[in-house]
Amino acid sequence: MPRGLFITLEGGEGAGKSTNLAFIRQWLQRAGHEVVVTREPGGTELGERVRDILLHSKQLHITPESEMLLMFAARAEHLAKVIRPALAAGKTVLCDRFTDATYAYQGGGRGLAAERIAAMENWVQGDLRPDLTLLLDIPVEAGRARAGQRGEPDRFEREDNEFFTRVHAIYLARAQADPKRMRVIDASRALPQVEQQIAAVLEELVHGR
Ligand code: T5A
Repeated sequence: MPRGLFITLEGGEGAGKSTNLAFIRQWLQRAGHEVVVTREPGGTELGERVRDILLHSKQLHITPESEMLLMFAARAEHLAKVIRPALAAGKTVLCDRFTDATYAYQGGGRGLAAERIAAMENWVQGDLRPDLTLLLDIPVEAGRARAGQRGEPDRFEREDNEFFTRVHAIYLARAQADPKRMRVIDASRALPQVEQQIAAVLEELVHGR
């Protein structure tokens, strides 16, 4: 059986990943895919506990290195228990954030060297990379204004605009370096226009495969 498609969703804070996840899932299901929706950090019992530590620890100081290693620990578990089995069964995996987020947040945001992240990526993932990554792109302040309407900020959301400007720059640089896999969606537009752009990219992927 051919392995399923691996699709990831990326973007800065408030770009609209959660909002567009349901639309993407439905689009793929209508195209005949069996879809597994998951997220990072998270997706397994261990991953969700790591997520809780990384997003909701208020007093704990976590070094950038530890933060990066925890992301990959959660990812190793996620790959072994959810992502690889689903792909092997021919299912399409739709994952809210993956390793591009590590390059953007721990690399750009926290300043870790990309080579360090690449070494972990190669070790943990082997040659598995997403077939398609949708980068929901929105200017930092507009995204933060959208996200800010929801309650108390998490550990990442408490960072300043400079942090998120670096995150944004790395995402765009990665899309520029790998334009076939990583497709930029203008997420600052109204929802129907965002959906239209996403549908066009999915159409290309599914019919061009
Ligand atoms: N992280 C993750 C790392 O540092 N390293 C890693 O390796 C990984 C995997 C995870 C955090 O972990 C970090 C990054 C993150 O900080 P998360 O929940 O995945 O956290 O990420 P968040 O960015 O916090 O998710 P958000 O929920 O903030 O953003 P979304 O999902 O992009 O935004 P969404 O869909 O909730 O939308 C925000 C608001 O905007 C509105 C929505 O209704 C909502 O109110 N909206 C729109 N309004 C107008 N027009 C549109 N087109 C709109 N689209 C959405």
